[in-house]
Amino acid sequence: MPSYRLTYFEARGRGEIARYLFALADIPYLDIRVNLKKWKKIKGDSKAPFGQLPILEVDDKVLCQSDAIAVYLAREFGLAGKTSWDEYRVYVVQGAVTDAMTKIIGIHFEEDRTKKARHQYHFSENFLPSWLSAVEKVYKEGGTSFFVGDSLTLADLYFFNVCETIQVFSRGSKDIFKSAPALDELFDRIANTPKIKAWREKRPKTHF
Ligand SMILES: N[C@@H](CCC(=O)N[C@@H](CS)C(=O)NCC(=O)O)C(=O)O
Repeated sequence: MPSYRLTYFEARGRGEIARYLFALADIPYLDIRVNLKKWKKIKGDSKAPFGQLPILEVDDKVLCQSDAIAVYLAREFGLAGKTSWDEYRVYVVQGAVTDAMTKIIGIHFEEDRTKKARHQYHFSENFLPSWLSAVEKVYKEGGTSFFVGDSLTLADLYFFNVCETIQVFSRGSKDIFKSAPALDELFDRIANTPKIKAWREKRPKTHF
């Protein structure tokens, strides 16, 4: 088995999908977490090809770009779907998640308080309900209990991970799913998957 070293910040952020994949596949890895202060000092000498984290070292190879890392690991661990259609559906969910994350990150880093409040309101009242309804439609089109095929894949992890962030962003409200009950059930099904549950209980507690 290859040796895996994942390096990311003390956060879930762009590192958590890889951590979920390791947890689901029961594959040992080093979960290296650096703080931002230390990162600023070591960034220049780091192995990170784009000067950003996460990176994943697989034996002597250095992998970068979180989505590429996620697809690589999911394929290695049999969690990327089986057919081209499955793969297409994984990318649909990943694309939708990127749309939501881009908005959340933009709002999080907005320094003007009035603009921040306005963008946050727009996100919760306008963007989120239509985003959830589109994601729910994609989910229902699959006709199973998961986004892709009849078992948990990378697509479900993308969905789950962004919803955890949206919940924090909406101050812990589980009500984010009130307009999308099928996604509410899916979220709970993923959360209750024993290996996901165990990882969430034991992982370091971080805000994002
Ligand atoms: N497209 C990259 C973006 C990576 C990225 O923006 N990483 C941030 C943390 S989420 C980072 O390393 N920030 C510190 C820096 O740029 O020095 C990916 O998905 O991996």
